[in-house]
Amino acid sequence: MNIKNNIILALDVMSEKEAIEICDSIKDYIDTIKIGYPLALAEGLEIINKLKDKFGFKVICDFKVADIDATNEKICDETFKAGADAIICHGFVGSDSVKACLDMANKHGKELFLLTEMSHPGAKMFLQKNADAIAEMGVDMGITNYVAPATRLDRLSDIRKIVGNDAYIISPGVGKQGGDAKKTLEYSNAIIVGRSIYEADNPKIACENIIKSTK
Ligand code: O7E
Repeated sequence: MNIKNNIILALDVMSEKEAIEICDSIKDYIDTIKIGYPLALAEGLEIINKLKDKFGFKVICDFKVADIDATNEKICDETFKAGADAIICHGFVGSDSVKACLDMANKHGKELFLLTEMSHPGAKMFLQKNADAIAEMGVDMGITNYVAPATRLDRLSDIRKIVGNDAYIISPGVGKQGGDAKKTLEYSNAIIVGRSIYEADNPKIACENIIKSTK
């Protein structure tokens, strides 16, 4: 995936109106947005195509798909039919569940991102212990896109070593969660930023400042 300025906006706002206002202000700097449960549950999956049509964005759906294979297949199918360019799935559910997502992404000619270790403190309780194995599973399955944390650069670096330099890593946790944009981009291909942009008094300037900080 080719992502402008290596920044993905996590659009976790709760209404179409707010989403359009934010997108309007940052559209010169950002061409890829991440839509998760907050906005999709508030406005329905139609919000994907509404924002794609209005702004020409690429949309990554962050539904952290984590079910049995048969259910994952249905979730991914509906999400791609609704216009998503990529979907994010969890790895801890194992290779059969992840394969269902990968097969559906391939069927639609779209992309899959595999979530390895999460960025929040709670990820240390269970997920971190298995994150390397999740990344190794992804490599064995031929997955080329990953999500790894901006909040723990040592772990991001470990995951980069496992998935290799040709893999595409996107990283949440910059800004509000404490991660640094420039340092993260030493290991990651793109950062995911939410509140530091959409909660800012001026999202456009917030966006400009983040981009400047990465140079
Ligand atoms: O902290 P913010 O406001 O900059 O938002 C971060 C976004 O990334 C938010 O949508 C959150 O749900 C998501 N995220 C994490 O913060 N940590 C993770 O480990 C994973 C994600 C995520 O996006 O998962 C799939 C990429």
